[in-house]
Amino acid sequence: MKTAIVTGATSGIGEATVRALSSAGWQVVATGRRADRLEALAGELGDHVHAAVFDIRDADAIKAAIAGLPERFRGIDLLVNNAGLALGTAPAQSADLDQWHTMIDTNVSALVTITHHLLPQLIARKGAIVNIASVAGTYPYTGGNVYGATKAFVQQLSLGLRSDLHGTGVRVSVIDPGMVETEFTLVRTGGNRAASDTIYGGANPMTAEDIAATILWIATLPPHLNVNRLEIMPVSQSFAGFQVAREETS
Ligand code: NDP
Ligand code: 8X3
Repeated sequence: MKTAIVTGATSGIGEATVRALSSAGWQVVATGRRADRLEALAGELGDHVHAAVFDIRDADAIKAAIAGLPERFRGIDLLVNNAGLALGTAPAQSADLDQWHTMIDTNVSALVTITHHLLPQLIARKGAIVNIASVAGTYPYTGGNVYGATKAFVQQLSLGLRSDLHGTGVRVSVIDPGMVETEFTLVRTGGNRAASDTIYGGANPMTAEDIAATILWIATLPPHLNVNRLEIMPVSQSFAGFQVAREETS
């Protein structure tokens, strides 16, 4: 039985990915801060799902959680780097610096740390890494500033890892989702349910299960295939043009 670790498994894409992998016969280490949710998920799915509760920004906690895995969950074949968040939608000039640091600590530093810890075993097992970036890493939008930059980091790191791991048999993929209805917008808006409902309302967004199915598909491709980068959006979403600030003419 293969073993995956899915970060950010207390809701949204991560939770759906744990369910999808578990249904497909994987053992899964599910991580996140909200212990009650992780324990409920593990309790529901059975003893092939292990709840590892820690704040992914805490490097010592990552190390301790990996070192403390029960014997049969040791040896990770698949790392799904999904934990992440956006905070705020303000333009840079009025953004909150603490929120910027939280996004960098979570989306960049934590992802780098857990990946570094797991690389030796991923190499030993010819495993795979699936990183969750975002369309926000490719297409800038007002208020996306640091969130988009963290996701551009994830995109480029993924390509760099692919290059570094050349010849090891380790696969590295990055998925850039567009709009997925999860708790993402609730978190971004500081718990504003009405704002979250407005964003997703009538948009027919992707579901967490759509992205989980994509992750499962990537992870179960024949071992000679590597999806380098995959951008996926709901049909209802596409691109807007550049903006132009015009001087007043008399
Ligand atoms: P959710 O808010 O539903 O899930 C985010 C997950 O990240 C939660 O399980 C949360 O767990 C975890 N997380 C956040 N901070 C920490 C932390 N400090 N320590 C441990 N875990 C943490 O959002 P999504 O499912 O949508 O987000 C998953 C990923 O997908 C993110 O990286 C996001 O940027 C990306 N994404 C989302 C899109 C969307 O439209 N929804 C589009 C493109 C990318 P907990 O709070 O319990 O710790
Ligand atoms: C989430 C997608 O466009 O809301 O990464 O930033 S977006």
